Amino acid sequence: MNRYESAKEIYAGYGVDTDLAIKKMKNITISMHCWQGDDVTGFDSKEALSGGIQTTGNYPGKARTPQELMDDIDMARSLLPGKIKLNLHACYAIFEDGEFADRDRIEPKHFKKWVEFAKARSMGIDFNPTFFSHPMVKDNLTLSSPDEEVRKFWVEHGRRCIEISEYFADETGVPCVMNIWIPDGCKDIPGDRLSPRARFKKSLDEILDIEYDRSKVFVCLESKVFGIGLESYTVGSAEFCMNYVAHKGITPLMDNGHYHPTEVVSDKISSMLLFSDRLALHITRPVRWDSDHVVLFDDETREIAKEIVRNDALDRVFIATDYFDASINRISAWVTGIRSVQKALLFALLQPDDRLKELQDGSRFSELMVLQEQMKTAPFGDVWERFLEDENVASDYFPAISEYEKDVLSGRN
Ligand code: RNT
Ligand code: ZN
Repeated sequence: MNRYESAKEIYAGYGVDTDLAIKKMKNITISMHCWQGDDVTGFDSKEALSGGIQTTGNYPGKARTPQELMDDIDMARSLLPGKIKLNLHACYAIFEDGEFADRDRIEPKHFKKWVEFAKARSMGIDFNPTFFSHPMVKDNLTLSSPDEEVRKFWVEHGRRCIEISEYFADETGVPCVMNIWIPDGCKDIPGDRLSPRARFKKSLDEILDIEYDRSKVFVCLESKVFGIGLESYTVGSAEFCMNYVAHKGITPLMDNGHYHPTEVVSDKISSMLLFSDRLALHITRPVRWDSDHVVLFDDETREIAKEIVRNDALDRVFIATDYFDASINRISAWVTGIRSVQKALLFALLQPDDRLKELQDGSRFSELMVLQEQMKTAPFGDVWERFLEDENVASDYFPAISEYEKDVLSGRN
């Protein structure tokens, strides 16, 4: 008996169908963040990364041009099983023949190259307005700025991004998830917490005021508890965003790096699903002050995946990755993080959920603990290997990455 057959039998003993789990995995789409490839630099400005987020490290081989980024995305994709969608930021606009359009002037045509790229690979595209790394971010403020010129500039950016999102949906035939996150906040104790939030609310209303097809574009709002240099106050707090989203009927986005350290997104998912049709996630790994380390196959990633799977919400949750590590090979960072999310999902699909629920409802908590511990050492790896085999990707992806580093990345500097 081969390893998969044996694993299949062991899982069957727990009432779990491994073939079915693998089949489900093939249809789960992960939205791959393009910004791991170039440390969130983009192509539209020479500004350093700002907005309370930071990349650390200087690993050689960073993508410098749209073509290099596309090549690297292809390289990463070739090592990933399952379905991948492309997640772009507005700062990745591609200007041709010396043309330039500022953030309040961007149009669908500036993303035509990305559409061609995605269509040729049967990928949908998700999108994000870029409210950072730009001279119009004044005193760390964008949509909540008291300066009307600044506020209006960013409102127009948001409106244009909805248009571009609709263009992506029309072109690819796949709905576009458009996520709004602003860095706005204060390093130290603010003298007025209400007015910036009132202005943010007004700005969002103005952005959402444009006509768009809600079956094609899912506008999301992402909260954050603090940023670097924005430690004392963020305008887009959890309460602001949750209330705004509910009030307007748009989609909440939870980034698991954006909460207090002992709070976990896995525990929030069920509550959100009871009140919202859809939920969007940015999966990352927070480490101390940083919210954006490469995702690993760790407890919280597994717990998030379990909540999506056992609440039967795979078609209601938009799963995206969001992290940036500049200290290691960037392709490896992409593949390791995305595979970790996929591993967590497969692990979740292999849990005896009905049995666990029964034990909980029957107050059989000792058995509940024992069974959950047993599942941790069930032969998950053998099922994962079968999934990779079915998807024609190697289990050990590092040799291919090393080769690409030698042949391609090392020529960049
Ligand atoms: C920042 C947010 C946001 C960004 C990306 C680049 O803390 O998580 O989602 O990471 O938009
Ligand atoms: Zn995020």
